[in-house]
This record gives sequence, C-alpha cells and structure tokens, in this order.
Amino acid sequence: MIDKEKFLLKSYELGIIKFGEFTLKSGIQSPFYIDLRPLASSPSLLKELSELLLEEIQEPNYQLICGVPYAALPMATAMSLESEIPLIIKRKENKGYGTKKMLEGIFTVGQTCLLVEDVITSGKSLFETIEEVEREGLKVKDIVVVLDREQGGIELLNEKGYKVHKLFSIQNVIDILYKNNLLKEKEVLKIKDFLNGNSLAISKKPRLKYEEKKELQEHPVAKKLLSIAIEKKSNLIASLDVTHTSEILDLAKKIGDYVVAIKLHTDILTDFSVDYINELKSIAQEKNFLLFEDRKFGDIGNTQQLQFELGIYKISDWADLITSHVIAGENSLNVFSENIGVVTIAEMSSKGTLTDVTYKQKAIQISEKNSKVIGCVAQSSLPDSLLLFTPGVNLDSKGDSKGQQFNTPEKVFREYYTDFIIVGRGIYKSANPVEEAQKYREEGWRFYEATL
Ligand code: BMP
Repeated sequence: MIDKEKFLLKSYELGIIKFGEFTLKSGIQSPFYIDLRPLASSPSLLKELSELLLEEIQEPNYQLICGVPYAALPMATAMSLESEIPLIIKRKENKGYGTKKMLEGIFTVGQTCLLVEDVITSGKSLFETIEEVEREGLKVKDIVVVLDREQGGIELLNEKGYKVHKLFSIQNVIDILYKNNLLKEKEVLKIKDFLNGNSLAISKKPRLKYEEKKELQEHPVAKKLLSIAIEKKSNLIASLDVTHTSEILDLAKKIGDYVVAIKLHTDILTDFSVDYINELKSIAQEKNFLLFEDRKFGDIGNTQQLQFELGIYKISDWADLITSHVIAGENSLNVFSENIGVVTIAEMSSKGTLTDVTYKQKAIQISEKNSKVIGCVAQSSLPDSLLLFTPGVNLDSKGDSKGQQFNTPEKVFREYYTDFIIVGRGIYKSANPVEEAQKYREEGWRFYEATL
C-alpha cells in the first residue's frame, strides 16, 4: 500500500501547489494555485498516483478508462497500464477532418467508463466530458479525482447520480502540509477563509433576470420579446405544428394570452394564404405575442435570401423571428433583414444530432459576432449575450419514435438557464390546449424565478 501522505509530500516538492496571490480563470483571487501536470515528469510518482487512484474505487465496475484532457491524460494512461483496463482518449476538439470523432480508441456501446480528473472545482469540464462520453453510448458511473478544491463540483455531480472518489481534498492537503511545517498557521487561516467564502458551484450562480438581459440586448425584437415575457410573466413559445390555417388561428386565439410567441412551420400548411397571415398578425397584435417562423435556413446566402423574401410565403413580410442554421458560415446570415430577430441553431434536441460541442462552440462564436442574431436554439447554457431557446420540452413524455428527446421545464431552467421553452405536441396535441398552455406557462415561470 502506498502511503498517501508520503506521496503528497513528494509531489509537493515538484511544485504542484503554490501559495501566494493568484488570479484564477474565473477572475477570482485565490491564495493557492494547483497544477498537477508536473507529476507526469516523474514516472515513479505517476505510477504511485495511478495505484492510489485505482485503490480509491472499492468496487471497480468499469471496462474503460478515460482522462479529462489534458492534465488527466497521463494519469489515465498510467492507470490503464497498471490495471490492464483499456484506455479511451477524449479529444478537446475534433480534428476537423477524417472521422471527426471526439472519442478515440476501441469501445462498444453500453460499456461503462471510469473518468479521471486532476482537479475538480465547479465540475464544468467533467460535465462536458460526461456529456460527450455518454453521447457515444457509454455509461459513466464512477469518477476519480486527484484533488477536490471543495468548491461545489463533487456535490453537483453526486446530485446527478455520479459517484465521485477523491484522493485528496484541499483541506487534507493543507492539514498535511501544516503538520509537516510546510505551511504557517497564518497561511492556513487565509486559505480556510477563502474556501469558506468561495463556492464556485455552477448551480449556485444565479441566472440573469429578463430585465438584465433586456439591458444587454441591442436588437429591438429581442427587447420586445423580453418585454412581453416580463409583462405576461411567461417564457412559453408554443410551436403549432398543425397543417391547416384554421387550426392555427383557432389555437392562437385560445392560447395567445399565455405565450410570448407562436412558432410556425409555414411550409407544412396545406392552405396557406395572405389572408391567413394577415389574420394571424392581427391576433398576435391583439394578444401581444410574436410570430416565429422556424424555417431553419441552411443554404448559401443567395438561396436563403430568395427563400426568405420570395416564394409563396414571403417570410420577410411578416415574421418577427426566424431560425437559421449556421452551417453555411457567417456570411450566409447577412441576407436577413435588420428588423427580424435571427435565432441560430447551435444544438439540436434530437438523439444522435451532429451538433456536438465543437459545432455548438463555433455556432455561438458566429452568433455572438452578428448583430442580427438574438439567440440560439440549444440544449445547454449559452453566454449571457445570447437568448437561449429550448425545444424538446414536454411534461408527460421522454421522447418519440423519431428521435425527439424531451426534458421537463424544471430541467431546462435549472440546468441550462434557458430563457424560452418551446412546446409543441405537449400543447397542440393535448385534449385541452388552453389548460396545457397555462400549465407550461406557470411551470416555466416558476422555474425561471427559482433559478434567479
Ligand atoms: P414537439 O414539442 O412537439 O417535439 O415540437 C418541438 C418543435 O421544436 C418542433 O417544431 C421542432 O421542429 C422544433 N425543434 C426541435 O424540436 N428541436 C430542435 O433542436 C430544434 C427545433 O426547432
């Protein structure tokens, strides 16, 4: 058995923990700084570390090992050599060519994978890794971390059902160093003070209020949408995916008071007419909601412009908001008019979607730069400058047979800090769409307020 304390003292000599004044990535001033990368420069310590980490998991139940890039990669490799359990490698970004896989190595769907992390703070990089590993069909049950900064990450992962095993907490480290005269009492007190007042847990950071988001937004449609949300105490967008104009008009009259916008797929209508659009516009005005055409443009700019302005629907004449992919690159968005709010598709709700983390990041970059874009459709949080629209919301179903995956309003508000929920079949297919619209509006508002 390797002595944990001796291991820590030897590692300390490599300079893995420094005390002083450090500015962390989050901007916070910290009295200590941890960097476990130097451990890889000592083969004997890396070997000891791998043995200690393997011992942490009392009842091993995994067929694969994966390290969170980059610091934990050598640790995971050493554990794989020690245990003879195969390693898989998670990329930070895909190669951009070839198979574009995010996970490298040989594995089969359904296998369980042990995740290895060097230092855990808020758990953000672990959550990203878990998402990608699970997206490939692998299961994550156990996570082993070398050092817990005790700033909320482990609790958050436990809440989600992951079992986190830690070799050291920062308190252990401080106690060991103090006991061995490597830290003075004054320094210990300073560190403890810092730890008591600095929980970085991502769940604890409150979201921005609609009023605050309105201040950040320049686009008039974004401001209008947020004003309606505040006025109506609603963040509900009803997606009326029905095929006859009379059904849309009827539903719009009945549920218009409870929604901020009605989302349409105009190209599924069998009887579109200009009269219908005029009538819908007047209902929207009377009931104070916006018209959101979910056209999902996805072509070169020139074609998108023709689809936007011409054809029988003439979307540019009446829509307040439209959706567009960014697959054709940033210039393809320039064709939309200034007075229409563009919502880009950064991440889709369907199973097996190709909109992985790298795609989403690129879509966000394009969206943040373009003044016509007010927000994105996504299934995870966005920078505060963009509004988050989340479809795939349903209180009674987990999904359909065609790939849709549903979440509850509670989940999308608590976990993603969404701004607007988009509900389709949950409302228009129900026996009582008015009651359901009221229910989704209440739930959406309740969980918005709960996360403030
Ligand atoms: P429903 O709640 O019935 O699954 O409808 C969801 C609506 O949101 C549909 O109109 C669909 O086209 C749209 N949507 C989605 O479900 N997932 C996405 O990622 C993007 C969407 O626009």
